[in-house]
Amino acid sequence: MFGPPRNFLGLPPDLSDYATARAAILPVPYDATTSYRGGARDGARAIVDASLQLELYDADLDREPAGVGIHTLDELEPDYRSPELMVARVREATGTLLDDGKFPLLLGGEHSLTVGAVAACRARWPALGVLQLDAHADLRDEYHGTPYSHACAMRRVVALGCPLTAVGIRSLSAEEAAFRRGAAGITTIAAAEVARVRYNVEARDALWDRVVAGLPDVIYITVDLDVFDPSLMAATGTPEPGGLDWWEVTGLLRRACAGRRVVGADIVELAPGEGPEACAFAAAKLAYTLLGYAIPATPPVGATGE
Ligand SMILES: [Mn+2]
Repeated sequence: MFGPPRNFLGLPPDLSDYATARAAILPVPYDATTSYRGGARDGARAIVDASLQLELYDADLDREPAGVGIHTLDELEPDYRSPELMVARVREATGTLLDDGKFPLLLGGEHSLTVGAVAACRARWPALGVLQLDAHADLRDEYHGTPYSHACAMRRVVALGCPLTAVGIRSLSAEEAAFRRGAAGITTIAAAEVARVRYNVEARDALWDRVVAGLPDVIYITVDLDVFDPSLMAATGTPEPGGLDWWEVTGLLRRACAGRRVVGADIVELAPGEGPEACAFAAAKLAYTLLGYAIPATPPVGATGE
């Protein structure tokens, strides 16, 4: 074969074999319910391609997070019969990874896929909470005739019984705002609240400390890339002005992972055709950064086989 292996980061077999890898990348090329600009089905492939350009060394962590082993699975075949069936397929695939002791990182694909991954985790960790980074609340009960639309993803997560902490939100409907007010277990940090502390590092760190203090011990993290400002991340289906920057997102993720059990994560909604190549690279770097934060260099005692 010419060039590096076509897996996430282009890792050699000793760092990418399934049997020994702690993390498993699950690429899901699916976008059936996106409403504005399509193309998220190409996101996972673009992220894996861009990841070949990443440095394995993480300067912040002063180590190579890839050392824990990262396996890249074949793309999950989409089920276009219905979004509900696709969510069920993701749930099954994620469950297999969890039962094999892997940390699943789903690369979307559209945001509805999150529901399947969260359902698999929640079935194994009933006290699971979800940290959502997103421009949109995604709390609609139904959208374009289906409760499994990308615009309903977090409503389904709440229905599963997971407490939800949503950060970066700056777009929602009146119905979603009313639901959010009345529902227990939803915490929101609007993008405007983050913007107010943008140029004050101490205030920002204090905000993140407050956010993570409210998280349960076991969490799933979902990153809709439109949480970023479109100046950094134009390549999404539904870009929204007023988003977060790189340091805000990674600072929050690092704090959220510290001292907490992160059992799975996803990065969704990259539509590579809608923006410059730099977006896929930023998404790949975020995926690797998140793996570094979420998976400690040494496994915690009793981490496998629960
Ligand atoms: Mn979303």
